[in-house]
Parts: sequence; structure tokens; C-alpha cells
Amino acid sequence: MIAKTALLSGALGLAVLVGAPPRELSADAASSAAIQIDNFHYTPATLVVAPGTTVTWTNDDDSPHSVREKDGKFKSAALDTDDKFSQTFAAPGEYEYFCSIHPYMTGKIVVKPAGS
Ligand SMILES: [Cu+2]
Repeated sequence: MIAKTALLSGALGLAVLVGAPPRELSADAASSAAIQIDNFHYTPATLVVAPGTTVTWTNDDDSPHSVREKDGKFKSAALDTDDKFSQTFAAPGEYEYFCSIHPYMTGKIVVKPAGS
């Protein structure tokens, strides 16, 4: 198993490219990312993450905001100043969301495997 792991490490780039990373790499890829809500904007407006990433929105604005996926796949309560909302993205895809209080506020999470 050790020898096999060493071999896989040598072929790491290839392994990721073909979409078959060793399990321990998946654990590494499962990380976190942050989106700031301020001045009626989500920053970054488009965030690209690997599957398994937990995204946390923090409302740094003086106004309440929310995070609502357009098809209702996830939604936060109204977030007051300094409130946070987290969502883990397991499945690859694009997730468009908006603020239910100010629908002109929009953002997007793009979930795609590393190397794709
Ligand atoms: Cu808002």
C-alpha cells in the first residue's frame, strides 16, 4: 500500500486529471471558502470550489441579507450584521443564488472537481 501510494504521488497530476484522485486527496480538497456580503453585494460574486467545500457567507453589511438558491436547494434565514450562513457543496454544478430581501443581489457558486 505504501509503494502504491508513492506511485500515485508521482502520478498525482495525471490522477487528478482523470478524475480519480486517491481518497486522501479528496479529504484535502474538502475545504472551506468564504463570501462576504457588504454594500449590497456578494464578494466574490462567482466562487469556484471543489466538491465537498463548505462555503460560509458573512453579512458585513448594515442591512439584513439572505442567501437563497434560485430553485430553493438551500436558503438562509435573514442574516443580520455579522450573522453567518454555511452550505456544503457535494455535487458538481452551478448554483445561482440571490438575496430574498433584495432580489437584484445575485451570486453564483461553481462546484467542479480539481483539474477539470
Ligand atoms: Cu439583501
